[in-house]
Amino acid sequence: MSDAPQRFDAVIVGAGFSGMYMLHRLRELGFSCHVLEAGDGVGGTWYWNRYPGARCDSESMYYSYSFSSELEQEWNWTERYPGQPEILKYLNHVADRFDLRRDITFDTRVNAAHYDEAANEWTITTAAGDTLVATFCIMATGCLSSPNAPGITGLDTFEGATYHTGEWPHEGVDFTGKRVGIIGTGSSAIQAIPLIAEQAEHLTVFQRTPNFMVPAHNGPLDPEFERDWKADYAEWRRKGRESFGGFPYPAGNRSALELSAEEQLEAYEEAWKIGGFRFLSTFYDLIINEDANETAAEFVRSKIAQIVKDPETAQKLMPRDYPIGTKRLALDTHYFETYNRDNVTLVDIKTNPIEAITPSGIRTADDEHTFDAIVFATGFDAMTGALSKIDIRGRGDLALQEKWEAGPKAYLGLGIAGFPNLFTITGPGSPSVLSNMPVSIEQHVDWIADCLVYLRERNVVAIEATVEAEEAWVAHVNEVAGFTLFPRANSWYIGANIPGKPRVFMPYVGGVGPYRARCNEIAAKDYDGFALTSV
Ligand code: FAD
Ligand code: N01
Repeated sequence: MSDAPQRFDAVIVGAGFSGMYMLHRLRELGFSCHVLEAGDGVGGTWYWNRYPGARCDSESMYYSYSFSSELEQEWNWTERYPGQPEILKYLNHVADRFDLRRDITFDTRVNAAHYDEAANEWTITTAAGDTLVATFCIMATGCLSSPNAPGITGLDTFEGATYHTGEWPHEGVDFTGKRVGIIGTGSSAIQAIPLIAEQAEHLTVFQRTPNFMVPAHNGPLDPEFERDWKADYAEWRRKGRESFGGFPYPAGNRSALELSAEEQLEAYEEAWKIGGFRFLSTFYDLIINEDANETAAEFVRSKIAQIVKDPETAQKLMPRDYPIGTKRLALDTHYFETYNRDNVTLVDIKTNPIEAITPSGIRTADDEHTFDAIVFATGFDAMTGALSKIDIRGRGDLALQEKWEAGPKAYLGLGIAGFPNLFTITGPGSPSVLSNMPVSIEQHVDWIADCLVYLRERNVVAIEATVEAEEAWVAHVNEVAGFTLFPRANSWYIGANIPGKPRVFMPYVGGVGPYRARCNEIAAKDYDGFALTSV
């Protein structure tokens, strides 16, 4: 980049699913825009998370863009759930097909974004000190893009290799003959563990909280299934958009509690056979009624007891402290079976806590473990982490970090009071991580694109969420969460995985369909809840 700041209508930060589509939309609408991306390629999540077994839990036919029917028809997925390399290939194909790269600068981390009130413009500063100036600043920085490396004592003293699943080396890692420790048993770990166990001499898993999971049943995509989808893609997409979670299958319409134990069992067995997230749609009340939830939780625990041969290990693997589905459900491919291997050990760090990382491994209260490598599958500073790492300042030099000190506040997860012309794609207060994310991402991008056209047509130069609208939305987000069992879990949805992070339930659980309708209604009412400033 040259020394003089380049000027754009919009600067977009991030080149994952969100930033790529945002660029495409705005460019087509005649806005000048540019994307800044920390990685050296497109793909976001699928660029960074290259750990063994990395794969999507959403099915390939709907974990994809819907904006181009040509793209939908020409791309052929190979498996029921796409693996990381295939999604990355897809996103690279999208970048090429829509000629996106010419407006993306890679290897460029944004450190600051400051709003100049007098000039009504954002100055975006990169780590290298370059600046770009734009009327609109759009954060497409991702909800799960700021890896959480836990501050365990002695971390820097370890003499072996360390890896974080969210920053995996591009060349891969060969664990053959190695003694490996892995910390964490979330979605990333449960995909990596079976594959690392196949390679390593020994794998020790450090589990803080056991995880509920249901089988993925991945396999090659049936060509007939793919043909059927492609013949009716628009209808499948409509179902996804109008659904609760962005998944195109029906929500449960029965209560678990209206059935006998035998009938419940039959329903759960059926869902278990199908596999995937729809397990939680077996009954409509699993996420809102504790007794209903317990029937599903108990069913999964009974499956763990059947699969894991050592009863003590099976007991350790059974989640008991939180309702099923209130921490992100994981999809299992040979995870529980892995504990039947001789070269795998499970350490329950709730009863036997990690005291320190030592030069040779990990010391727990009861034991000393020697490792050649430690894998951190410890997740992300979710939803706010990537935004908090950027020095974002709005009107009156207000820092976003300061505004969000007690927890994030945003209107619809799209706009923030005090930060005119700043948009967040899938920000806190939107369904985002509780949904099949491409559906939520496309909805946000389309809403922002339509909004910018509206402003342009009316000579409106600034749009900003009002404090009243923001407060009311945050109260609504909390109220809806309070109707569910979600707040019962110490999940990353409430920031519980990051020491010191305010405990606030961040995503909106009202459902992507109703949320979309609300966003459309607000736009139709001339952006109700936003203050508009005209020239
Ligand atoms: P990201 O893909 O996270 O992209 C954000 C980009 O912004 C990154 O490339 C990052 O480098 C860049 N960035 C961030 N900060 C800066 C900065 N300061 N300067 C410059 N660039 C910056 N969702 C589902 O719906 N279904 C799934 O099955 C599913 N599986 C997942 C599996 C894994 C391992 C993970 C981590 C997430 C998964 N997700 C899943 C969520 C996934 O994040 C979204 O589906 C989607 O990829 C998000 O796209 P995005 O563009 O919004 O964010
Ligand atoms: O991270 P996580 P993830 N000491 O936060 C433990 C998406 N995703 O990368 O539960 C010891 O879920 C932590 O323990 P606890 C998906 O949305 C999707 O696995 O906090 N342990 C937990 O076991 C997912 O939810 C897919 O008690 C510590 C683990 O580390 C999200 O990304 C695949 C610790 C972290 O689990 C994040 O998943 C992968 C500490 N200090 C990811 N800190 C698919 O769709 C944390 N832990 C396939």
